[in-house]
Amino acid sequence: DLGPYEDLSHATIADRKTVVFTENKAGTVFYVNGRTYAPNRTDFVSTLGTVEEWTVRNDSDEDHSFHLHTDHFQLMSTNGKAHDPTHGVYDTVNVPKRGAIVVRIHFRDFTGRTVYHCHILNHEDMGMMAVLDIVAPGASPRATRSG
Ligand SMILES: [Cu+2]
Repeated sequence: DLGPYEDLSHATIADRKTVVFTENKAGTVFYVNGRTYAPNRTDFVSTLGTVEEWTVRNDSDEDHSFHLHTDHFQLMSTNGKAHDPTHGVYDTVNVPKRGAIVVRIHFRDFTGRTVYHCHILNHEDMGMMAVLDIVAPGASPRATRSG
């Protein structure tokens, strides 16, 4: 249950982050912000209880999709075109080729490490996934293991 729908259009934005999806020319390796998935690496840190605005850009010639575990998000725009706020929350949104979406996320309940990734399974399997650590206010991110 997602609970009551919350419009984040006028929320205070604690941080802005940019996610960039790319792939190699052969379409065999897929990247988030230039890196393939590494489960022991923390890519982003967010604070529980805050709202963030993320721009997800697709710098490739095929569509990808943005999926975040643990917290649903509000789609604000696709390719600069505002999205109807009454359409509510999503857990996966298409990111058009050479396009971008803007989403707002309220980190409401969960703390700990989670992942965001392309929801096309073989893209995710070939690298297009990254780690978000959601920390309680005032806490520091968990130390990531080396190697
Ligand atoms: Cu993809």
